[in-house]
Amino acid sequence: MAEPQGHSSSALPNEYKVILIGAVGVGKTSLLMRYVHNEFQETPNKFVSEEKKTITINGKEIVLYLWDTAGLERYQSITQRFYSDASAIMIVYDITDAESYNEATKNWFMEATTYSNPNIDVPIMLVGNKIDLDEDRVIPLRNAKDFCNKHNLLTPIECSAKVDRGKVVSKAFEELGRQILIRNLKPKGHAVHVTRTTSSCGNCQLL
Ligand SMILES: Nc1nc2c(ncn2[C@@H]2O[C@H](COP(=O)(O)OP(=O)(O)O)[C@@H](O)[C@H]2O)c(=O)[nH]1
Ligand SMILES: [Mg+2]
Repeated sequence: MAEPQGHSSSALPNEYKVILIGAVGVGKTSLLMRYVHNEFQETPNKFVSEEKKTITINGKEIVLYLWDTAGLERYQSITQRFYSDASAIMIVYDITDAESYNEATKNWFMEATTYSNPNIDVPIMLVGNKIDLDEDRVIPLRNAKDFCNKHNLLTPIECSAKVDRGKVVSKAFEELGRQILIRNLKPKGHAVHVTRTTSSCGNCQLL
């Protein structure tokens, strides 16, 4: 079988890259901060790019390198390589923002499926954030469920990086880790795969 693109032979055997994508402001950085540091900030650092978390799933220790778009989604300068060596993808939208759901299920979903490694069955999870603002909800969970059923994605999750009752944020990331192991995906190292450049195709620049 072909070596997955971007695989580094120097990689530790149990490292996997997980990427978070979605519109500006949906809470990607906040979800990372909640998961890795159990923190929430009203004005998170725009340029957080990578966090690391070691978890144990069914007795097996794995290291997740969690990649944020680091504010580059603003400039439409996310490279194809950002996707191509990812072992799992979280597509985030804000349940109070219809446009963010449209972007998640159109542009971001299209990029994830187009540019992720075609040799492996990369798990994709759709995540609706900000459920603490349920009174302002405009996207019913049913919509996300129907979309995920239709496209064979993981069961969608709704959560809040701000008020994480029931540790749902951790459960979402752990489910991605579990899916990586179930699918027996090949581990890989991590490297910088985002760049600031101008020419782009949608959100994703072809490099
Ligand atoms: N109420 C609420 N606000 C949130 C939540 N997650 C993020 N935010 C806020 O939404 C804004 C954008 O969050 P950020 O993590 O920077 O989004 P990103 O651009 O997708 O990385 C910030 O003001 C956050 O404090 C949440 O679950 N609930
Ligand atoms: Mg951010």
